[in-house]
Amino acid sequence: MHVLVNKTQPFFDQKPGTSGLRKKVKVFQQPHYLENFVQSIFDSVDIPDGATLTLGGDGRFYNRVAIQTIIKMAAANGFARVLVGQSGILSTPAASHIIRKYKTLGGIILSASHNPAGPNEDFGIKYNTANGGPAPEKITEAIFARSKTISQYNISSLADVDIDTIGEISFDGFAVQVINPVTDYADLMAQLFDFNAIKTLFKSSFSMKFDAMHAVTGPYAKEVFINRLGASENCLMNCEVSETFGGGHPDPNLTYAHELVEELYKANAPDFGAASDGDGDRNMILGKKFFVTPSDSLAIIAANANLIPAYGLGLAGVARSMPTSGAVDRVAKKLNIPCYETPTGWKFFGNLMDANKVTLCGEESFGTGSNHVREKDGLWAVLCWLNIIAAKQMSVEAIVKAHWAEYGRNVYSRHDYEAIPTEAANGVMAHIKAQFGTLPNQVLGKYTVSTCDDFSYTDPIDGSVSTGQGIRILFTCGSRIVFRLSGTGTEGATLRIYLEAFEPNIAHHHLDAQVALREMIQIALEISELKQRTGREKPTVIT
Ligand code: VG1
Ligand code: CO
Repeated sequence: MHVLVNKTQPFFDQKPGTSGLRKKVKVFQQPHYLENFVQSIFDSVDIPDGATLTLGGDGRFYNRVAIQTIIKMAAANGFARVLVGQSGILSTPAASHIIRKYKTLGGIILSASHNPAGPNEDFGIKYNTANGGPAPEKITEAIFARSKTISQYNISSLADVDIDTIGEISFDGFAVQVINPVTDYADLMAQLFDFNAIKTLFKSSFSMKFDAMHAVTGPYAKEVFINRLGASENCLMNCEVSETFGGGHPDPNLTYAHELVEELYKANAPDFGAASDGDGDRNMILGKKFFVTPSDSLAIIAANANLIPAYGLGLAGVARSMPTSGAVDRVAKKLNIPCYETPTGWKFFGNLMDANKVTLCGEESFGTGSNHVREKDGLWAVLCWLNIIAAKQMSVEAIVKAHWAEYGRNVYSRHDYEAIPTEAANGVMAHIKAQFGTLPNQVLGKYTVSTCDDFSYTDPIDGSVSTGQGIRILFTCGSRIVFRLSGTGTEGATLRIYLEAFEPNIAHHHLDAQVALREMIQIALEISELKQRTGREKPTVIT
């Protein structure tokens, strides 16, 4: 096989973040840019003889070009085989499953998740290891370090491969196997859930709308909901994958999934609504005129996991990212199982799941999952809710309110300020940190500060330490404010403010979160001087 060696420049100005490298398509289109990153990955992992690489993406613009390049580079870097999803498609959880099921060395997933797609929008690439999960920091740091010194990459002169036809294409010592991207994943779901109970639910008067937001879950939703569970076609919205995601922003939240939200808030709304993001790992859950906060969703799935066949024998433990509300902690306490608090990003859950310390985990950012794969999983979360609804025969709202009545309510909201100048964002964070000495014991309205810190985490399995994971202002009543800079944006900085107040009093459970948190929001703005420093009057997105 012919190997070309090209001189190349290091291009990365930053470490790959919580989810790999995300940049504008135009950046990835620069000569050698993608190749540099892929070679840095291949140089940072041992590729034994006979190794297989899993490859696929969310179908966004540039996916097909990148897939062809990566196949040629895999051939030249000693891989024996590439498993690629048909037409280059693999949702993030499906890719994780393929890596695990076929025991491949790892996988390359092409996605910028919920960020918009198209020639002027975003692209992304990340590496997952043999456990199916995002590469840990040790590897992403090695990739970054390698990208600074790399001076050549290996690429074979193979012609483009037909990735649209299922089957195997063999070359001398190398093969590309094009697989159905949906079948293995749908089979896995059928093993985990009570499909018969969900089928019966769909046969009753129960109605659902699922919004794939023109992104990767469209084909998965068709196979699982329509073909295997017998739901009617009109349950599905926006299930044709388009390279630009229909020009939209496939982020399943109240702002960007407004089409679905409108459906669920109209007269005669369906009983259940759900949406997933660009690469299929996020989920939003709605009831009739009712929104389920992701932190509550995690807690409710944990509390009712015994109703789902895969978790019928109980949970080893649960984990949540630090900014996620403590609702699941209350469930863990009652179930008498451990609850871990990790930094933001799915890669921190991997070690805990591999060591069988946790079964379920989740993030406030619409991510929920379990040890069935090593990524968060949007459709899996939707199936959890369908299974629980089928078993309890209760509405979404009734399930959530019964949960609050039993455990109390962790009132929660996140305010995002997107694309603010990096300097202003850093200034806000520095200004809050400068008050760490004076804030404790201060009385701010009805709240008294107990402690503040910058969250750091020591992995209980491998001892690795991650610092600077978000500023926490904790109050004596158990409420808290968290400030954090996003690691996934591609424009300026995104500052996230996470607000949480515990409300044990059932008489206050009906309150809208923005109303219940009003005073805390004010305190957050005062402590941070956010308006003065960024000139922003209000958040870009409130969830
Ligand atoms: C965001 C979320 C985080 C999530 C990450 C990747 O990161 O807050 O919880 O793990 O996206 O999700 P950040 O650094 O922007 O806050 V996805 O769906 O992009 O893989
Ligand atoms: Co995603």
